[in-house]
Amino acid sequence: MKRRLSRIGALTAAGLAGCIFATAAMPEMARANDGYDLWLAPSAAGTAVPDVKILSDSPTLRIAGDELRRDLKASALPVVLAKADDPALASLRLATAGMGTEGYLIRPATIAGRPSLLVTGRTDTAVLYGAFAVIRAQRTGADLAQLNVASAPKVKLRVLNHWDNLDGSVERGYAGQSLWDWWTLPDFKDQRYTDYARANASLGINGVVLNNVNAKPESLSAAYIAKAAALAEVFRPWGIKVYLSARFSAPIELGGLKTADPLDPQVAAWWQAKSAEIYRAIPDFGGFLVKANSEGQPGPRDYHRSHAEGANMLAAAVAPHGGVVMWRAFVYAETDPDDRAKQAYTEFRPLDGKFADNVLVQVKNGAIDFQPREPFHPLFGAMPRTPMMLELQITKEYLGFATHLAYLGPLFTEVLDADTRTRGKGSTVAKVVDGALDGHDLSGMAGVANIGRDRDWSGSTFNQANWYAFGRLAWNPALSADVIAREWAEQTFGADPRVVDAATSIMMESREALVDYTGPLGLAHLMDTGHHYGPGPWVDDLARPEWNPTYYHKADRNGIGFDRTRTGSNAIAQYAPAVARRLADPRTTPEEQLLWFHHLPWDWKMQSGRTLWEQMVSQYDRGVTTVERMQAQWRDVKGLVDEERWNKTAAYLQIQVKEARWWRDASLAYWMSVNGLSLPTGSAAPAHELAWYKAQRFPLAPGQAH
Ligand code: BDP
Repeated sequence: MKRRLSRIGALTAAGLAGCIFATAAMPEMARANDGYDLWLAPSAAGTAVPDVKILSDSPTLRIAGDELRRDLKASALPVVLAKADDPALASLRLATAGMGTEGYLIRPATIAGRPSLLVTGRTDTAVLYGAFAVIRAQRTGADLAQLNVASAPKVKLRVLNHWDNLDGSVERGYAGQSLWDWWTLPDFKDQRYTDYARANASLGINGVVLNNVNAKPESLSAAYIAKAAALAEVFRPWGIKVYLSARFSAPIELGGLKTADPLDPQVAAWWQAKSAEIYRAIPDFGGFLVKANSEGQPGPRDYHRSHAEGANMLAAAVAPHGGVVMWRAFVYAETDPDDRAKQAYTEFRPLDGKFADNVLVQVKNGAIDFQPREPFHPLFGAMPRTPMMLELQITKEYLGFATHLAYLGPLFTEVLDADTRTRGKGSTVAKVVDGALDGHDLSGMAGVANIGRDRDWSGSTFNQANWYAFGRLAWNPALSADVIAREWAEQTFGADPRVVDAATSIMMESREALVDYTGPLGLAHLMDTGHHYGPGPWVDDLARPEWNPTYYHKADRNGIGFDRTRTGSNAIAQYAPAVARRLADPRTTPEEQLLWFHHLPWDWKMQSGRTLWEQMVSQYDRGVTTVERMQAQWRDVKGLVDEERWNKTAAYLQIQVKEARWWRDASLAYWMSVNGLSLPTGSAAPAHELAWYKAQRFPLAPGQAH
């Protein structure tokens, strides 16, 4: 298969060919693939330039044309790119209603007497999205002559959240340093910024929060605004806006004020002036993302003001410029003795209807924190008068970092498809988030990015699929995880069905395997301290009670699990009655969420007829054997995937097999120390004593907060 050389590969290959090898060595070199091209490496397009016409000119339309020329097979129908109001299309009487500003239409049409494939939309960006859709269609085997697609995004703000620090580190980042080289910006605009924008645009991602939610005030200084403006300039033709995380106390740190009280007129004036300054540099600035009064961050509660008062003050500052505020609901306090899973709802639910029109409340998929599996957050559907933005974590803080293969499509769709029952059957999280359930025009989905300076961007080839899946689901939350997996695999590895089938099958079982070997049956937050890598279910000595795994599993000699029914924290009462009723009884609670909601005896009878303990053990075992199977499937495609990507994936799967066993063994050794039970026949004893697992330390693990 002929592939475009990625930049470093090209230089090395050319250099070596020139000075050491005969040119005959070139084809071999050219096959190296470091993953830089993501899902966008051109297919075998041949050398003839395809026939692509743009009916009017703009930087965005030129990009769209270039993408097609680069990628399209020359034999395909001539393609015409045009805005829907172009006079040349008038006779077609296109149905543009429902397209919005970003939707596209692709269909065969005769234009200026020539049978063509028309790609159109009401804006340049819409046409660009259409161009990428044509490329995707071709690369996934569609017959372009028959292509007839109308598609508009269901969610308005499709945003990546970078937890990137100004010193170049990335909180919870496992793909190298930050993409943004703050030091050399704004003067040097790395080609990677453009390549990154291109990848996002190919998915319809239209916003990027540049800096960590644990924000430094300096990110709002004049120097850093200029740096952000330079990135905005690169991203603009690709339809991408920049946003900034704002530190709530910036008026004190940057402005020299004595307070950041949102009701203080001087504070409000400071934010207004700051916003005006930002908009002068970045006229299409998206707005602010704020983490307030959470994990030590400052916020309006410091002044006894509500989250709504804080958010609205900022919203007023950006409103005249068309900006929004994305206010996070990820709050919990060690001073609050209540179940951590309840605290965000308790704090935010009463504020429904109190937020300004340009505020979205950004809510993580679950009520704790991006665990391998969590029930959907009870705030979804509970604040009908407020746009609720879904926050997903693409970087795998709790799912084996970049090393473990865990395709997040099923995790994302599980929450999107969950039925909140808040407005009767079918009140899915997806409908809350896309605004359809309560008629919100403003809607959003955020993904905490897994992107860094690694050549393959995301730390591994399969992690690229998680970026891809986020983008595709933000465009259309109704897509299914396996369709996305297959579509991604076809574009990433080429059309060979043996590879596509193997990759899809590996991906589709990967997340469940990870749940099995790290925390089956609704267990959560069992990982070790700080780095969140590897098992630590025994940890019970951290300053804040809710940072300890023992807080979450509550295992003792008699049983295990967190009672969130009326006899416990009663967190289930935060769900709609139809959901709460089902969760009140362990027999009607989905077994994969059992111990999230119930504390049960070790000999509790499961649907399988096994005891709870036997079932837990069998799932830990299943997790390990599934990863072994994933590894075998990958071995079967050796030689069908380029060596570089195959090797790295194989090595990572080997690590994953080892670490799945580690998770399983350490967890079982601990549970046995608590319950005094032995392993069911046929289940192997842990490789080490519990003390060995407890003694493991990883002070230099990547991605830690600092
Ligand atoms: C947790 C991370 C922490 C983040 C926090 C957040 O451990 O690094 O700052 O979430 O979302 O998952 O604010």
